[in-house]
Amino acid sequence: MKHQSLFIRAVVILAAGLFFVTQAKAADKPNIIVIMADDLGYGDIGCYGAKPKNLKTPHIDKLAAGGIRFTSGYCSASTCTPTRFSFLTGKYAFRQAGTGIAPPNGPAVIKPGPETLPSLLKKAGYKTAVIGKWHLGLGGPDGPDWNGELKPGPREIGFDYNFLLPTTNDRVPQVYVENHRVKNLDPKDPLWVGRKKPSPDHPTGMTHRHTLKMDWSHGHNSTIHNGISRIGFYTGGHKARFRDEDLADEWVKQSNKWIEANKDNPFFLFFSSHDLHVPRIPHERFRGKSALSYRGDVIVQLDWCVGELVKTLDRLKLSKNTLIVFCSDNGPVGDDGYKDEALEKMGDHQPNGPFSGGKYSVLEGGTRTPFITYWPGRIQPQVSDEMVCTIDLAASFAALTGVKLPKTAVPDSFNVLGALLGEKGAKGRDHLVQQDNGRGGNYGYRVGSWKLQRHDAKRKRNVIVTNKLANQAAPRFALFDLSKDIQEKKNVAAQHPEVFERMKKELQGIIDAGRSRP
Ligand code: NG6
Ligand code: CA
Repeated sequence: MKHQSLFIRAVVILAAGLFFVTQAKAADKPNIIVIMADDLGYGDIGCYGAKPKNLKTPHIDKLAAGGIRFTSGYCSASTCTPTRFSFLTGKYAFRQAGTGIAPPNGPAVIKPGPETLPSLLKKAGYKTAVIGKWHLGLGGPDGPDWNGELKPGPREIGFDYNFLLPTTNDRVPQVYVENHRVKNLDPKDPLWVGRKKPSPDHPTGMTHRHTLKMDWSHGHNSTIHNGISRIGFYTGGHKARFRDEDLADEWVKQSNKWIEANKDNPFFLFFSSHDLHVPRIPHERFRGKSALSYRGDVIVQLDWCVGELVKTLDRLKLSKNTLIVFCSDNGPVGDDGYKDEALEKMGDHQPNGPFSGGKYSVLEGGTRTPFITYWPGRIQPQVSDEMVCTIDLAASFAALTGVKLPKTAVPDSFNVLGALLGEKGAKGRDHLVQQDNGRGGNYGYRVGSWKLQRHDAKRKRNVIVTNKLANQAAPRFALFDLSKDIQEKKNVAAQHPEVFERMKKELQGIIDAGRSRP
């Protein structure tokens, strides 16, 4: 009798314990996957208005249909490096020098020390990985030691594992970096990366232009690999080099492997796609899968990747316990340096949706991009107009997983968890600073439907579609009412002088304060 009741009590305690553990796991420490697309514009996918006759994105659309599709979801900058810097550090990139587009031999942009999104999640017991495009520099002040240990890098700022394309694929070198090393590097064939032509007979996009499988239109005329000339020069490392066509498959393969190996922990995966950055080289099986150019085909390829990741979660029965955030690193661009017919074959496709501007600009099209959260069973399907940004994921994930934020940590990241999970009445940000490229550039500042533009640098080239406006010189300050003028065409500073002056002052205040997190 006594034994039996003891046994029953033990079973009850054990069951309660298990219940508690699964509850805690399901409620507080879901797996998190952030899928960041590259140069994907607001209108580039079906659920944001892309027409099926142009291209289909069923897998991403499924996330939107079962989760939250944000209409005011942002990345913090209209180029890659500053957005990624801010996403991982929770800090506006304009606060730090060296956060503009990183060159092939650039040193680590994020210095080890301060808390980062992955280091905070590690505190919560997560296993963390980044797989895909990095473009945040590697190594100390002298830059990457390609034949030695590539550190500091992701592992020094909170990632347990990394499998990277070191910069962008239009920059040299075309090799994978696994943890601290170039993968498959033969020491007898060392890798050299530089800014100057290594020898007079080194073939380049200038000297051997006739041999290229995709011609360049501006820049991108240095070392040739896989029939494509790039930014920068390199020699050696032949065994380590990959084919552009295989990148997407590799990200999926490595991600599946890592997820499977870490399925018993809560995990955080930063799936950093290279699609649709130039050179846009879809795998052979995706060619012609859109009615557009390769630019459309690599969107279809990106969509396939998303489908594969979801499939893996389903297979491992992790879907109900995984939060997926789908986002982009900057707005869209047509011709970004290669003659891939992106512009010529754009047809009626609107890569920036209803907005104007795109990559490189502080117009809405530069940073207002697809933003979807998906967590079956926890998130109720809806469309949300709340303002959220990739910079907010650090503080929001800390709140989700119960990590207390030190006062100085993630200084511009807002806890918008309620909005990200679609909780009733939950608010997003009340204001956001947008920027173009690193420190000393241009700003956008949105408060409600007011948008202030501040151009400290000359307005950058904006080669997306045929937006003449974006190519014009801009006044230093201008004010727009997004509720009536989503394309930022009519400067209403003179009609609303108090709003104009107030917003100018507020923006300067945020810049001077060094932080903005409440
Ligand atoms: C520019 C490149 C562009 C692209 C961009 C970075 C030229 C002429 N243009 O300098 O092709 O690589 O940098 O894009 O070289 S990003 O999405 O990674 O920020
Ligand atoms: Ca980008």
